[in-house]
Amino acid sequence: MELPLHHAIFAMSFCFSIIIGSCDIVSVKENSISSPFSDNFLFGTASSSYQFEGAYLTDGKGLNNWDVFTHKPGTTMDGTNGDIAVDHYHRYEEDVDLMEFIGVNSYRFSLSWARILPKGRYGKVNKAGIDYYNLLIDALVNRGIEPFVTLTHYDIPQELEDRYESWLSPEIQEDFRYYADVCFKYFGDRVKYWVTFNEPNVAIIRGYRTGLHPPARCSGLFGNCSKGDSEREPFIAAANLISSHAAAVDVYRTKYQKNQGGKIGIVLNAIWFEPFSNSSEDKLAAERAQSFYMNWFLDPIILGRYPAEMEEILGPDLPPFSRYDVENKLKRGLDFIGVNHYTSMFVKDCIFSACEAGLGSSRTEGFAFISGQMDGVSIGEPTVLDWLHVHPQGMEKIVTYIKDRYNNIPMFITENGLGTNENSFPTTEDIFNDADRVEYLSGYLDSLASAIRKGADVRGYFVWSLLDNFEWIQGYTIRFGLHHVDYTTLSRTRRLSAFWYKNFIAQHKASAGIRPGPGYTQER
Ligand code: PNW
Repeated sequence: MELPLHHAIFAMSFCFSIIIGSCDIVSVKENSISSPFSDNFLFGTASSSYQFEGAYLTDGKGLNNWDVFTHKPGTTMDGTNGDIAVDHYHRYEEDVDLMEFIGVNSYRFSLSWARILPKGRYGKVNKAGIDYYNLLIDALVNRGIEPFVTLTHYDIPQELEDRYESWLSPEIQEDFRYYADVCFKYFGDRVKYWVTFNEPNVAIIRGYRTGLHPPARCSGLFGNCSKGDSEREPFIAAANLISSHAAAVDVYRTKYQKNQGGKIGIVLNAIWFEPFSNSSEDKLAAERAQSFYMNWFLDPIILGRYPAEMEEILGPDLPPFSRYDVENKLKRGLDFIGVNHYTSMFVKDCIFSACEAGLGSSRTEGFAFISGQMDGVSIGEPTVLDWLHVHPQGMEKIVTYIKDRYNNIPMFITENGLGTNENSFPTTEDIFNDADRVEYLSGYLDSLASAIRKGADVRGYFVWSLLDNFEWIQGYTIRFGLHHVDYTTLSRTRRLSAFWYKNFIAQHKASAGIRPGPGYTQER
């Protein structure tokens, strides 16, 4: 889909004024100082199976937890679901064209577990599912676009929920190990970057503490669920998930990595937690908030133990790992850390000061009250999403924090982007001329460049997202795309941000002395 001419002309001239005006990465490059991003840095866009593919019953796919959840009334704000989504299943070739135009050298997407194993390990491999991903992977590889593949981005076969309550049971480790093995076997010859899980911290908090995502379990003041235990289940589910990650990494390391030569990691949602005041109590609270959010997963996988603050506060509610797993599978249980970073939040202490009853002041969150706005002060410009405040400095801070805590293990920024809604588009022009998204992305990339210059080993960056798509419980009301999707025709239209990203990548390649590929030809 081409942008109408007047949009395209506006886009290009506006693009350049933005690039030159506010993005010092690019102006530095124009003075021919080399790019802070390495020559083989991956610049990509990201997506996920449930949010993009649609085709929810096509070619033998089994039902997953999100299919079942969204078909229950009242689960999504606009009553929609991912049955069709943006029909990436049938339109992937056009979508790869869009990527090639931008000039990305990587595409992050996820596999639908239920498309490959409709009944988990209790049924057969679905050949049609394997065929589809082979076609997609080949289309990417043929255009020089590196597939960056997530095994599980929130969606799991419903079978596992029905049989043994999925993450609440240790049985899931065996299912995940089996699924990962199938994926490495069929796709590992061409896929060199594997992610076991996308944002398990978000999936577990929303699935088992607030109950907003499937399996919609929670208790008490945390949400409105018919079953669950918000104080305990998140930690049980997380422990089973961490062990499942370890099982998949173990399979990769022992059976595939030597021959296939790829890397495997995990992606966490990473918020920069800023102490609300200079008090040592708030500083400690911000540390605790991080431990109870991101380090909860990364510490066991990298260091072989939970964060000390969690051990102290949760005691026996924190399920232990076996000594065997710690020694053989957990310590250094990844090759890279994937970081999804969008926002920063203020944190206030709730141990020494009284906090209001309800969310934030509980032991399951480490007695830390977290919010983008406190006492009338906002950490950054608010957006249409209550959790997203624009605070570009947070990128440098979170990357530096991870670098210091985990000894500079290679990192990828696996998601970063800005969501908008209808209110963000006062005129039709604004639907395409998403200057706010361009400003957001350039600010965050600037901040990332600064972290890299100071020594962080960051090897790639992916914009969320290539296209507008199904934004979970917000349905289609929130748009994150570099391309607009018309949900009646499913046609894709480039936004200003797509042109801007194309230019950004081209500038980097020029300063890194990389010869432009076909994606860098003049505007069509
Ligand atoms: C991510 N936060 O979720 C997911 O990986 C995507 O599937 C999703 O569409 C995208 O971001 C935009 O929402 C997030 O609280 C969940 O900072 C929570 C947060 C950020 C992203």
